[in-house]
Amino acid sequence: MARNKIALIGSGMIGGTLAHLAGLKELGDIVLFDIADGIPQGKGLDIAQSSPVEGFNANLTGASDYSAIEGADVCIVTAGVARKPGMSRDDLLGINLKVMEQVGAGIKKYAPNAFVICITNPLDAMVWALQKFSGLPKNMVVGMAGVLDSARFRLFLSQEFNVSVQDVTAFVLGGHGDTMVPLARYSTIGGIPLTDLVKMGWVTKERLEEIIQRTRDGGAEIVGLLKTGSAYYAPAASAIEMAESFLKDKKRVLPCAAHLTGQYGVKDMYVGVPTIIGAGGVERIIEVEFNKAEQEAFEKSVASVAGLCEACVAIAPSLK
Ligand code: A3D
Repeated sequence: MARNKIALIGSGMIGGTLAHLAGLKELGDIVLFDIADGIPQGKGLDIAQSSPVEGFNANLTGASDYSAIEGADVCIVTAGVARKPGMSRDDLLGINLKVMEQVGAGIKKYAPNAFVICITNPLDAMVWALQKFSGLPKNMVVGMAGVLDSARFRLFLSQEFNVSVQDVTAFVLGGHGDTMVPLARYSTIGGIPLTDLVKMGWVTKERLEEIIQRTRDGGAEIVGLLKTGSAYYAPAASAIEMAESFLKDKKRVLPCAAHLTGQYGVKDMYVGVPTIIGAGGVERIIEVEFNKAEQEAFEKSVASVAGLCEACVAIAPSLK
């Protein structure tokens, strides 16, 4: 059986980390693509030279011509610019929308059967635009945000309770970052919902709220520390988990920015929801019941994503 082909569109901090992880996990042959000629070739060669040491088999190549992604099974898109201190994700919209137009055209021409994972910010609007620009089936184009947001929440909870990260599950919905909606009653420690842990006296409601706020600000905390860019190890690991679920038909239940067609009362928008990812792409969207507070938080998050999509249409009317 031929190896899978993974195309990484954007070979910056996340793109390079994606290539390294995909190699270590032997997910397939890897093509790094970037407009900055030399970077994808250099990173590809460097990672390939680690393969004899690590003992993995994968061809790694770099390119600045879209024909190199031909026939890719998975495309992971990080092309664009990342945040610097003082910038919000939304400040990136104008620049990155133009990048999505080029990337969409490249994928449409050379990898129309791929499962496409978008990471470029502002995520929920960029994945929506990328699907439209590429014309690929909506279930084959998703955004990575929920896996990262929930990983951050899981880490902070494991530290708070002094338990293994493996035993913490987190359920987050809505747009990426500032308006994400963590559902405490569906987030658990060893199956025990956080709401029960509050009743059991393990944590106060106020402390839990602080942890949730730190999760929402998780990206900004790292931007503030790095000063020259944004997070890349955890975002790359999160997208690789999604790619692996598709390539191995694992049917993982993962929160992703998925195209909604009426679920949760939302139509033709990408919003973070729990999904099942398998060989068919997004095979199912899981709809849960909200209480009043959750419904309000979700609506606020959807409204902010809708605002970003409108801003995209103002720049590129063909998206309407
Ligand atoms: P960075 O290291 O700057 O890499 C971006 C790469 O894109 C650079 O190598 C550029 O040369 C390349 N690029 C720019 N324009 C084009 C183009 N038109 N075609 C092809 N390549 C191009 O950034 P990064 O890897 O740190 O971050 C990439 C993106 O991910 C940014 O938009 C971040 O904001 C976003 N991000 C999202 C999350 C989420 O959770 C959604 C987390 C972290 C970062």
